[in-house]
Amino acid sequence: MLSGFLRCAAKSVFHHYAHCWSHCTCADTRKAFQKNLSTTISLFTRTEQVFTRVGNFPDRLAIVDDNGHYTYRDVYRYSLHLSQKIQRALECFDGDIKEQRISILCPNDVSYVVAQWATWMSGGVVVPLSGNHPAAVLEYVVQDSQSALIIVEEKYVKLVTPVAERLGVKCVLLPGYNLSQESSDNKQLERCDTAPVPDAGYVVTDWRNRGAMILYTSGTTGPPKGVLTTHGILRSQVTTLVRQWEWNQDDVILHVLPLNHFHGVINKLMCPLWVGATCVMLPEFNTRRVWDYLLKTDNTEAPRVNLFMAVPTIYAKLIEYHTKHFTQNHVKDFIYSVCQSNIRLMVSGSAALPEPILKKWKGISGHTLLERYGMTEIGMALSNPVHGVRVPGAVGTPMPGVEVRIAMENPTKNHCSYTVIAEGNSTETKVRPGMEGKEGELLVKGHSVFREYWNRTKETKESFTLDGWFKTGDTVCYSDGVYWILGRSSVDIIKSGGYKISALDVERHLLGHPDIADVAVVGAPDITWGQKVVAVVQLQEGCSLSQKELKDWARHRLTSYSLPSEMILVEEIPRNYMGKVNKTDLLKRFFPAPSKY
Ligand code: MLC
Ligand code: AMP
Repeated sequence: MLSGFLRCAAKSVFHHYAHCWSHCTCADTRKAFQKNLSTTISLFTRTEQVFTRVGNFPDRLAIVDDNGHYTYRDVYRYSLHLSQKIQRALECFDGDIKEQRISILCPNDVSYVVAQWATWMSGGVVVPLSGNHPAAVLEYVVQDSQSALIIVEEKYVKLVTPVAERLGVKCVLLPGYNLSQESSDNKQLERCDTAPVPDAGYVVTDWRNRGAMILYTSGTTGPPKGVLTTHGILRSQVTTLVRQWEWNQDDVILHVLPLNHFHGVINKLMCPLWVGATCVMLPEFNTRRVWDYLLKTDNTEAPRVNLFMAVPTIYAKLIEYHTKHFTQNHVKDFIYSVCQSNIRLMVSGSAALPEPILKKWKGISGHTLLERYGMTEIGMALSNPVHGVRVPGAVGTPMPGVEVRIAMENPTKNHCSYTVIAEGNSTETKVRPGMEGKEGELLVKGHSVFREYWNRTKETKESFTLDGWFKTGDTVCYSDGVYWILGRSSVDIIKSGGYKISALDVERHLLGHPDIADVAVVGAPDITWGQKVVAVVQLQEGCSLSQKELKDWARHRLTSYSLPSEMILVEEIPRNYMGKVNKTDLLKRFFPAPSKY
C-alpha cells in the first residue's frame, strides 16, 4: 500500500521537478528540493534518461555544430526552457503532457537535441520529421502520429506552416541557437541560466513503460508505420551499444546521418550523449567535409573526431572522393596514418556492406569496418566485435540481451508453425543437427524490441510469432560461428542508401499519374546505393513520359530517395493469372547480374 502510494507520488516525477523548479525562487530551497527528490526516487526502480545523466558531466562538450559549441549544461537549460514553452502551448499545468506526441522538425544541430530532450522532460513522445521530405509526407506523419504539437526550428517554418494549418496543429517556434548572436530568445535563455542540472546519479521512476519515440518505417504493404519505443527500450538499446562498442567520455563522433531514423538518432546521437562524449553535427552529409573532419583539416575548433559510423553508400562516396582527389602517394600515406592513429572505431550498417567497399576502405584507412545488423523495430541485434575477428560479409553474433532464431516456416501446417534451424544469444548459438548454413527468416526477442506500431494493433500482432518472436523479414544463415544476412524475404522492400522503401507504396503513388496505366517498382542492384529504385512503366495508350517528368511529378508526393532513378517503358507489365508481377523475373530480364545486394 505504502509502496503503491510512493510509486504514484513519484510518477512523472521529473515533470513535477521541472515544474516546481520553475516556480521556485530560492536557490537553497531548490537545491534541498532536488536532493530530497533524488533520495526519494532512488527507492524505486531506477530508470535513467539521457538528460537526467547530465549531472555526471555538466561542463563537458556535448554538441558542436556549425553555429557553436554547447556543453551538457547548455543543452539541458535550453531544453528546460523549451519544455516550459511546450507545456504552456498544450495548456498543461502539472508538468506532464502524458505521452502526447510532438513532431519535431529541426536541422541536424543542437536544436534537434533540445527539441528531443524538451519533449521528454514534458512527458511527451518525440516524432522526428525530416526537412528533406515534401509537405505531403510530413502531413502524413503528423496526422498518423496524432501529434498535438509541432516544434519547428526557424529554417523549416515555411515548409511546415501550411501543413500545421491544414491539420489544425499548433507550432512552437524554436530559434536558431546561434551563440554568437544576440537574439531575444538567447536573452530569455540567460534567465534560465541558473537552472540546476540534476545531481549525478539522478534517476526517474516509472518511465520504463512510457512511450518515448515514434520513428516511421516502411513495411511491405501500405504507407509507413510508426514504430513506438518506450524509455525502457531506448535505455536498453543505448546501454547495450555503449557497452559493446566501448563508448566513453573522450569519444568524439562525427554525425552526418538523418535524424528521423534509428541509425542517426540512437547509434550516433543518443550513445555519445549517454556517456558524456561529444557529437560533432554536420547539417547534412558532405563528402569533402567528412574527409576534412576525419583528417582534422576542417579549420574549426571542433575536437578531433575518433569515431565514425555510416551506411555503406557513404563509405562508397568517401572512397570515390579519395580516388579522385587524393592521388599523390604521400597524401594517401598521410590519410592512412591519421586514420590509424586517431580513429578508434569505424562502423557500417543499415544495409549490406559490399565486400569491395570493405576492402577498399581497409586499404585507404587501415580500418576493417565493423559491420552490424539492425532494424528500427529491434535496434541493433547482431554485431561484429570491437576486438577480435570481423568476418567480411558477416554481421557477427547477437548483442547481449538479444535472442535470435533462424526459422523456416512449415507451409503445410498452420501459419504460425515453424522449424527452428538455429537459436542463439551473445554467448552461444545452437544449430539443429545437419542444418548449419541453412537459410531461414531471422526472429528476434529481447528488451530492445519495440512496443507496437502506433495505432496498428493488427499489424503489430502479425509482426510477431504466436510465441512472441519479432519476424524481421530478413533471410539469414549461421555458419562458421557467425550470422550472414542474405537479403529480404520480400522483393517489395528496397534498401537504397540505407533507406528502406516499400516498392508497393511507390507503385501506389505512381499509379496516380494520369499517363501511367500500370507500374512495377523493383530494387535493382547498385554498388553505390545498394539498390536503386527502378519503375517499370506501362503508359496509357498514346501517352509519352520521360523519367525526368515522372521524377518531377513524384517529387511532391514521395521522399527524394524513393523517386525512381530509372524508368523502363514496356508495352505491358507481365502479370500472372492472379494478377501478380513476378519481380524476380522482371529483375532478371532487365538486370541480368545477380540481384542480391
Ligand atoms: C539520392 N540520390 C539517389 C538516392 N538518394 N539516387 C539513387 N538512389 C538514392 N537512394 C540522388 C539524388 O537524387 C541526387 O541526384 C544525388 O543522388 C545526391 O542526392 P543527395 O540527397 O544530396 O545525396 P547524398 O546527400 O549524397 O545522400 C546519400 C546519403 C543518404 C547516403 C548520405 O542517402 C543518407 O543519408 N542515407 C542514410 C539513410 C539512413 O540513415 N538509414 C538508416 C535507417 S535505420 P541529382 O541528380 O539531383 O544530383 C536502419 C536500422 C539500422 O536501417 O540498421 O541502422
Ligand atoms: P530499417 O527498417 O530502415 O530500420 O532497416 C532495417 C533493415 O536494414 C533490416 O531489416 C535489413 O534488411 C537492413 N540491414 C540493416 N543492417 C544490415 C546489414 N548489416 N546487412 C544487411 N542488411 C542490413
